[in-house]
Amino acid sequence: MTTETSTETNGSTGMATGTTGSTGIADTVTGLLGEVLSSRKEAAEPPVTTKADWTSDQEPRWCPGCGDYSVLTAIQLLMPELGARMENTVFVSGIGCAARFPYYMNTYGMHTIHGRAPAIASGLAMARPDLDVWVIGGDGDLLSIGGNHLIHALRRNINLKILLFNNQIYGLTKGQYSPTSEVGKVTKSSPLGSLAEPFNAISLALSAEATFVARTHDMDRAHMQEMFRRAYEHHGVAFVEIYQNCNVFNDGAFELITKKDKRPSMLINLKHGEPIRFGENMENGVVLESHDIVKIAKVADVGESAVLVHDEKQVNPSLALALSRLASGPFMPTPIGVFRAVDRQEYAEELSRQIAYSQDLKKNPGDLEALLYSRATWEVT
Ligand SMILES: Cc1ncc(C[n+]2csc(CCOP(=O)(O)OP(=O)(O)O)c2C)c(N)n1
Ligand code: SF4
Ligand SMILES: [Mg+2]
Repeated sequence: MTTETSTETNGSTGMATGTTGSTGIADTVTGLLGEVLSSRKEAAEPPVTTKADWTSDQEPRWCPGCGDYSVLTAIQLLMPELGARMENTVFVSGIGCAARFPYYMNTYGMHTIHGRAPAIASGLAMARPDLDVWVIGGDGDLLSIGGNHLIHALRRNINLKILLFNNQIYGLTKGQYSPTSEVGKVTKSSPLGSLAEPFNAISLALSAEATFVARTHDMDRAHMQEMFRRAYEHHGVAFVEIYQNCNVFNDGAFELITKKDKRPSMLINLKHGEPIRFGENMENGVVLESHDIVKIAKVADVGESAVLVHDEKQVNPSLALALSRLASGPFMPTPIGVFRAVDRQEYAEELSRQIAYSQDLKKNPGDLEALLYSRATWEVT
């Protein structure tokens, strides 16, 4: 259902164009897309669909070997299992290689402007809480220009499923350093090495009070699907960081931890209620160093009882934050899985309640036009 309009990189593709602020965009989306979608009728039973149903007629324009393909396949295979409805599903993206994703899904979709996907998706999710709204973006899209919109979507706990394709580079614009690139990264825009400390996306999401935070990687479809399923089932905002290989401009960025033979000793698979252990023979464990710092130790040295038991439901995010800081980059043993999954009021529901309360109080459904003209107005000639 998404059709391709152009392939330029300046953000002028899709429905939302220009330099409107986030509120204006959200209102536009609310009006346009909300109207179209609300005309759809809900069937009673979950539909039976196949991967082919979720695959659009658009040919992917990613480089051969790009990690984006495996994420796309994981989602297209998962949707039928979730019993999701194509007509109730929307993928909203900004600009970047990852952001081309909505074209390839046979659902509603918007390829919007750089960095604004969370704002546009927020408007849509508030206007149409019955929809499944997914946000797709790269590390540049969601953490550079879109960083502001992302943190506010996270703190508000809007019912969005946000997938961050982190390849630690600007792929579409041909290889500049990004806010997740490591210090010293030599690129065309940093010939002597980048100077800035990278964002730790998981730490950032936890600090913004996101209620669901997870990490996965593009080399393990089963794990990706498990994380996406958990995100889908979470009520509120769900943030999933995907370590994604850009084999053209940043090849091998994650191979020290994601290659099959490296995984047992380099990936720490977080499982709720289970001791945090890893290694070829599960010989390593994560233990508390001080009240909010964790470290790796040999289980034989510290004893099994010293190993932390993972608790994704902890309301205080301190321990999840400590876990997110265990590795300072994808070259050390790195936790993957669900860091945090807690319940909190969902924004759109609270907003609906406020509106209903206000209408009830005034015994009036309200009139937007009357409101706009209720105070001093000007005519600009
Ligand atoms: C307002 C604006 N500024 C800059 C750009 C140029 N631009 C397009 S995509 C992009 C970054 C892409 O990197 P990322 O979001 O990490 O996605 P990837 O291509 O790596 O998947 C930039 C800077 C733009 N399109 N619009
Ligand atoms: S430039 Fe990198 S991220 Fe973009 S399609 Fe090619 S391999 Fe993928
Ligand atoms: Mg990128």
